[in-house]
This record gives sequence, structure tokens and C-alpha cells, in this order.
Amino acid sequence: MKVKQELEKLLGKEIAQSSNEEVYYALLNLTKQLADERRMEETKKKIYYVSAEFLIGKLLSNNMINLGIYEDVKKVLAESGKTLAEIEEIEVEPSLGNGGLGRLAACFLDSIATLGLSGAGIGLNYHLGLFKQVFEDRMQKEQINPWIKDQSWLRKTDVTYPVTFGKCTVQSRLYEIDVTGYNNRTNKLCLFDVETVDESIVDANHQFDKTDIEKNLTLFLYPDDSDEDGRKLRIYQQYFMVSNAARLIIDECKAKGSNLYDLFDYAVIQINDTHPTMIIPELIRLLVAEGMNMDAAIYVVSKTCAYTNHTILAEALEKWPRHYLAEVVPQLVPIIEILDDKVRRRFSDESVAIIDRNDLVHMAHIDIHYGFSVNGVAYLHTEILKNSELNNFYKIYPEKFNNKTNGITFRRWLLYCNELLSDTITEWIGDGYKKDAMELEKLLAFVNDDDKLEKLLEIKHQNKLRAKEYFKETQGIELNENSIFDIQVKRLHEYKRQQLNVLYVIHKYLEIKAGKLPTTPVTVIFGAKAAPAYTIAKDIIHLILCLQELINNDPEVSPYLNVVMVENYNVTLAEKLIPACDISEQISLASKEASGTGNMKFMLNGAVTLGTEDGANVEIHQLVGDDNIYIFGESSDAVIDHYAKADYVSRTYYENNPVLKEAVDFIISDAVMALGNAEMLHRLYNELLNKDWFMTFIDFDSYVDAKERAYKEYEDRKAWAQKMMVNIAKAGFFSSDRTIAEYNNDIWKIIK
Ligand code: 8GP
Repeated sequence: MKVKQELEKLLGKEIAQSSNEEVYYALLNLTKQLADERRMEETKKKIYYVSAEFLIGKLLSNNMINLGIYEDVKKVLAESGKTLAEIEEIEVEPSLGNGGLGRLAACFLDSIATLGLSGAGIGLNYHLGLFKQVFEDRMQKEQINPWIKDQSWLRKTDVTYPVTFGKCTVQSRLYEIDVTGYNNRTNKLCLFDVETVDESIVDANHQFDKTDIEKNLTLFLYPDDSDEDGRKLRIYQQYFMVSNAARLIIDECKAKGSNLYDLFDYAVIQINDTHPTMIIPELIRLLVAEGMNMDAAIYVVSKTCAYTNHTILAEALEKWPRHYLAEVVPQLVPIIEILDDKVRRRFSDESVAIIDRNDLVHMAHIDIHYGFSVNGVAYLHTEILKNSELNNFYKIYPEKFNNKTNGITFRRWLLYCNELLSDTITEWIGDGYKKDAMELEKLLAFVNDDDKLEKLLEIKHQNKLRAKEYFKETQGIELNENSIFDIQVKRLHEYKRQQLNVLYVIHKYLEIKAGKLPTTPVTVIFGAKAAPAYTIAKDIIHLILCLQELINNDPEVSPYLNVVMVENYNVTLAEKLIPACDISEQISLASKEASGTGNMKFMLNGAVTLGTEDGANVEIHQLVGDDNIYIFGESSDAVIDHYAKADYVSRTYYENNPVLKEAVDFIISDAVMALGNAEMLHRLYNELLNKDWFMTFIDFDSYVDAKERAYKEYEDRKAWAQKMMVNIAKAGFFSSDRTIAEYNNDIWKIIK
């Protein structure tokens, strides 16, 4: 295809004469056309990945790579004096996701299409999505994040369903976004919306009438659930999502010849965490309405649905009061009661009941009893599910439990975000790794090749320069490209322990003040959004921003140590930061991070992990060996034991460790209080001292040791480059193509 001609045809003029915006829309349309040409007939069986989040990121470059026109487009733009980077600035990142679970869903859609499998994502078309984070007075403030433009990747369809709630009926509308596979088929992301949605009901403080369902249903992802109306709104959203999904699936399967008794031969539904759980009773309801008897409907649905668990944190395992469901979706309650009754007849163990003695409906329990597969997302996580968190279920259904270690799409997280590296790898080992990521292992042949090691360091430096320029321009942040980039970017949560990193920063600051100077300067970079109602998480952000101000403006310290918190961390920023990273912070309390996927992205881009034996870090450790990772902290067994015995007392650590005490006390020192809010800083200080539920203090010493070791070993540039090489070479296992192949072989069984 002649890209230039096609583009100029769409533009009606020469590229050089067109604005960046015009070029962007021409590329959008060209890409959509090409994606459409790759649509393929659907196979008998299809995977439906139902998820509250799809954190898809900007789509233009990713689609162009998958469609094979990326290089040509870049060349053509360059000839006309434009760069793709400036064209991409026009694209707004969709606000359809929050964290790992949502980004995983996006990587999975890419891999499903890349492997040529017939599949679709199903979710909601949130107009304002997750909030946009801004910093004011060194605090996180939330703003609305509208992202839908007149022309976008969304395509309006004719598909619409009436969805009935206890108090009203709304009419849905399906929108679609094409999902291109790498040199392969085009699938769809199906996003349901409601036409009565009204963005104008949201006031300047982000408040809106939570009971006005017709107007608010698809405004926000994860609306504030700190009050009852907010929690009910989440149920409205979830039911709206799954009721539409169920009808779409039934319609598609019928159209392909299903008589519904054989639904599982036509569809497999992957339930992404518990948000879509109501699809189980809803499908049962719909099948019964089609004339099936209840037992048959339960049997059919149970053979169609599979569940993925993404966290063991109790607060994330949804439990809805029965009376909420009775108000919002009364039609499901009798079905859920039947499901519970059947469980109670079979098992006397109260802990596996669906409706507990307090009248709470345990959504995960529905999934486990009435789905055919339950999977965790990394080896350790699945072991913890089997042996502790869900042990009572594992004893009943050992055959349902399986592990699927997460993965990431290498198209976005290497080919696109780190072209320097991927071009160099291609030069060295050919481009076979683009289809078979395990070929990256060929790089192991170069661990003693000085020129190639030198080249890796040079690429890292270039990527730091690129990040420096980007953050200077977009956020006014100064990054020192000659410093170690030590990065922790992820949702803000106490279990992820940004506060541990912060305590180290304080400790380092105090050391420098006392005259102990690091050889190489360090920049500690954070990026994280805190859930709007999560007070302590916001306090941690506040502390980081105070330290940023204090440290970066202290002429004694700033030549050696800088702290940076980037604003509104999202996929686009991740794509800039990850290729520039030296040290990847994966420091969750062992047993708490189900997998992590950022850890995989950093490794693939040549960063060395500093982490606990948690989630997929365990597998990274096994792959790269002791010399190419910095592991510290308590083991997950030890942590689980501490919880069981309730014997962790943070104050004891504080009192017995003067270095730790000094760092903790600094949170409420005059220097920090002069910049910060006393209430917030004291709250955080007291939380750590009197509770510290995620055991920050227990790992402080070993964290400091590991970090010092990493900084020291960074000095030996050749040895460091060897670690980089090994990390990149061993990252192939974490391709989401591998993960999806495993889902398909073990769970979905879709034949191409
Ligand atoms: C995340 C896990 O925290 C992370 O370890 C894992 O890599 C990722 O899922 C993908 O499996 N979980 C969530 O994002 C999550 O639980 N989000 C809550 C809002 C539901």
C-alpha cells in the first residue's frame, strides 16, 4: 500500500500542508479502514472477556504496528517535516481503566487477536472514566477526565437492549473499538453505553446525583463507594454491563446455530475479577426465560463461565448486601437464592456459602461454585489461593484451580515504547522474537560482548534523555539523565508500600545532610493515583510531594538525590518512563501482590528489579538468577504466619531501630511540616506507628541494604549492563502471547 497517497487522498491535500490534527484524523481513518479489512469470520467457539476495565492506552501507533504500516507512516511523515510523536499528542488516552487488572485485559485482547483467536472484550463506555489527577498544595485533587471526541476509535452500532432495574428500564447502545492483532485478525472491544447519560450533572467538585441512574450510569469507572448510593451505583453498572453482555453472547451464539443447550460449544466467558459475576445468574435467568429448566440452565452456564482472581485483599472480594441487590436487580435475587440453597444442601461448611449469615452475597463464591475454572495470575498467587485464601474451595474443587501467570504485549511494551532497543535487538538476533518472544534468549550469547553491552547502556541513556525532554515539556519536571532512575509506578496502595520507598528517601536525605554522599546521583520517581476515598494513600502522596519540594530545593542534597512524583500517571507516561528506568521497584509485602505486570515491562526494557519474593517477582527471580535481581524482605510464608499469629507490632521495630526511627520521625519534623498539612502528616505517622497493616517496618533494614547494594553495583557499568542483558533475554516468558496460549489450551479451547 502506498501510505502517502492513501493519506493524501483522505486529507484532500499534501501532508506538509495539513495540520497535525488533520493528519491524526486521516491516520485514524486509514487505520480503521485497514483494521476492517482484517476482520475474519468467527469460529464456532469464541472467547468473551468481560471486564469492568480496559486500560487500552492510545491506540494509533499500536494499531499501525499491528497492521504493518508503522515504519512507512513514520517515513512519510518525516518527509513532510512531521514526527509521529507530535501527531500522537492529538490522541487522548481513553479513560477506561485503573490499574493492573485493566491493563492486563488490554494486553490480553491484543494477544487474543495476535494468536488469531475469535474473541471480544465486553465492558462499559465510561464517558469520564477514572479521574484525572492534578496536584494542588502538594495534594492529589481529582478532576473529570473526558476523553470521547466526535471522531474516535469508537464506532456506534445498531445493537441496543432494554435493561431493567428494580426502579427503571434503560436502553443500552453498543459501541465498538477494533482490536488489531499483530499481522493477524481484527477483533472487537464491545463497550455498552446508555444514551441518556448526561455529563453536565457533575459539578465542579466532582459531585453528582448518585441516584439518577439514567444520567449517571456510564459516567465514571469505580464511582466513589464510601456511601450507600455509591455502592448501589456500582451494582447498577455491573448489572448493566453483564445483562448486555449476556444478551449479546446469546444472540451471537444463536446466530451461529446454538440451541442454547450447547452454549458452551459456542462461547466461553472469562470473568475478570468479581465485577462481572452477575453474568452467571443473569445468563441463568435469560436461559430460563428462553424455556430452559433451571437445572439445565445452571448446568449450561457453569460450563460456560470461568473466573480469574486478581487479588487476595479482602476489601476487593466483593460482598453485596442482599437488600441492595433486591432493590437494584430484584430479578436476580431468587436465582442467587437458589444457587445458595444448592450449595448449602451440598456443603455444611459455612465459609463456602454464597449468602452468609449477615445476608451478604459473596460474589467470588458464585464464580467458584458455578464456573468451571478458577485461576490465579502468578505461581505464588495461585498457591496462596489454593492453600490459604480459597483453601476451603480448593478442597471441594481441586480440578477447577489453575495458574495463568500474567503477561504483557511486547508490541506496545517493547516495539512501540522502546524502538531504540527493539531495533537493536532485531539487528543482533533477527526479528523472530517479535512473534516468538522466547527467541530473546539468543541475547544471552552477548553477555560478555563489550560492544553490545556498551550499546545497551547507550540506549538507556538515550531513553533517559527522551524522558527528560518529555517531562520537562509536559510537566515542567527536571530530570537528571546522569542519575540512576529508580522508579516506582503503580496504583497507590499501602500493600504496594510506596511508604517504604519514601522512608528510604528520607533516610538517604538525612545521610546526605550528614555528609555521606552517594557516588552516583539518584532520582527516585513515583507515579500513582490514589482512590479518591482512600485517605492514607492520599497522605502518602502528600508526603512524597512535600519531600520533592524539600529535597529538590536543597542545594546540599539535590546534586545527589532528587524525588519526582509525576502527575496523572497513565499508560502514556508509563511508555516514557519504563524504557528509561534502571531500577524497578516491586516492593509489595510478600503474599499481597497477586502478580504485577509493571515488573515484567521494566525487565523487558532492561531495568533490574528490586523486589520482594511476591507475585511474578518470584518467577522473574527464578528466570534471571540471584545475580540479576535484588531480592529482600520477609517471605510470603513468614508474612502469612505473622498475620495468623497477629504478632507484628510496628512500634517495636521503631523503638529498636534508631535509623528507622529517625526516618519515621522526620515525617512530622519541622522541615516537612513547614511544607505540608499537619493533620495529614500526623495521620500517616500514627498509622505507621500504631498499625502498619502491611508491615513496612519489618522490611526496612533489608530494603535499605538491597538498595545500597544495587546503587553500588550500578557503578560497575559493565556488570550492570550484563544484568540488563540477562533481564531482557529472559523476559520472553512474560509475553501475553504465552499467557493467552495457556488460557486457550487449558480453559477456552478455541480452535482456529
Ligand atoms: C491487579 C493485581 O494487583 C496485580 O498484582 C495483577 O498483576 C493485576 O491485577 C493483573 O492480574 N489487581 C487489580 O488491578 C485490582 O484488583 N483492581 C481492583 C479494582 C479491582
